[in-house]
Amino acid sequence: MTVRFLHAADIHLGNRQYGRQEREDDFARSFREMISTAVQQRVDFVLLAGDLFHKRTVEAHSFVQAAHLLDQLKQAGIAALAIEGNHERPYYSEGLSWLDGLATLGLLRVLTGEYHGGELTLDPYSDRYNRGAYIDIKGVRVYGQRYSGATTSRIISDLAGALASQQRQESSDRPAFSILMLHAGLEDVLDHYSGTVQRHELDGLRPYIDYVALGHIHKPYEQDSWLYNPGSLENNSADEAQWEERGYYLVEVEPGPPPAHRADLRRSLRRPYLRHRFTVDAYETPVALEQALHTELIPLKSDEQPILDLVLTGILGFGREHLDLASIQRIAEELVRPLLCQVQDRTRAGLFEIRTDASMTRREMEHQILVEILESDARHRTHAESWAEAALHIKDLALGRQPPEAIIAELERLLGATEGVDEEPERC
Ligand SMILES: [Mn+2]
Repeated sequence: MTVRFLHAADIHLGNRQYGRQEREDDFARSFREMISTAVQQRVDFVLLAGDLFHKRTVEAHSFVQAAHLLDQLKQAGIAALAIEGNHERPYYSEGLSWLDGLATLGLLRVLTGEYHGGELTLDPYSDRYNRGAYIDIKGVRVYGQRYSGATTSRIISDLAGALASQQRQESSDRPAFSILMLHAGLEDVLDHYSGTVQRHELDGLRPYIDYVALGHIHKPYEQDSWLYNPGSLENNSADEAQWEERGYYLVEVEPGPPPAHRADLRRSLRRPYLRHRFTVDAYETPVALEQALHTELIPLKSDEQPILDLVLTGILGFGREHLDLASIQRIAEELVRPLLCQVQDRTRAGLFEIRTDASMTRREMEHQILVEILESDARHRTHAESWAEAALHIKDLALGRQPPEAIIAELERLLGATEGVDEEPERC
């Protein structure tokens, strides 16, 4: 008999990203789409491999959303099985997590093995006590183990031991296909992640487990038709948007013997995320830069209210103080009509090296430095020498204790003399 299930993880309900209600609604919408797929596809059960909720202190609104959607599974006769992720561990002083709350309402089952007297024990799930490490559904066994951070490696080795002794005890009626849900990441998939294990540590589970249903790392990956990690449903950060093909697995199992399965990764429903890189090198004035940006952004106009990440890169052809990020953001918002736009300034100022040497007088050195600073802005390049001289002349007047009125008058005379020589004199 074919058994079918849906495997998802890292749903992060209640993630009010960027402080926006619309984003919280997006996470719920993504979960709703996943639930309706499970119902349409008439799967036998749904696996939630950790981080159903974004925070361990869930808003009542998110809890009601989750309860309502899980109830749709229940009405369709589909079992929901979950494990606790790192985002939803209860504080030690509290007994029940919000996941346990859903279990108490009969909307899902939270699986985990527990330590008794230093030994990891795997008990069958009890609907009376709402606890247990595994459950059998249509000849498929599903184990679950909650997130355990730095002790993950030890727990996996204890799990292998517990599974081995369980198998010795019940050799005849052991289900032909076994699944293990773990909220743990494989090392080397992403840098700087806690709660990761090495592949060889997981391999100890291989004799007992036919499908490892992972969660935790938001990037999708699978190995050897054995380890499966679907990634997050929605984008929790800009980085996640680059992993287009991710969402949840629809899996078909022929329990065998010999056991066989096929897992299809389905793309989840997500708000479009546009990341546009704009290179500033070619523009010598702010006006030219904004005109070019305008031309580049017009084709990105969208009716879907995407999230827009505008990244400015390259070497600026003018002084940084003239780069008006607020104006750039206004242009982007007007043209693309995103839900929100973030402008990231990764431009570098024009690189220059002051070419001085030991034989220069102090005066010559000051002149040279001023010239090179002025030359770094393409608009002032042609008149850098005269601007540098003017600056030094004003400095002399100030050091000579000239009255401020005289200095201002001289400055006005100098500005008048050079007016019109630069492209944008009012900006200097
Ligand atoms: Mn997560």
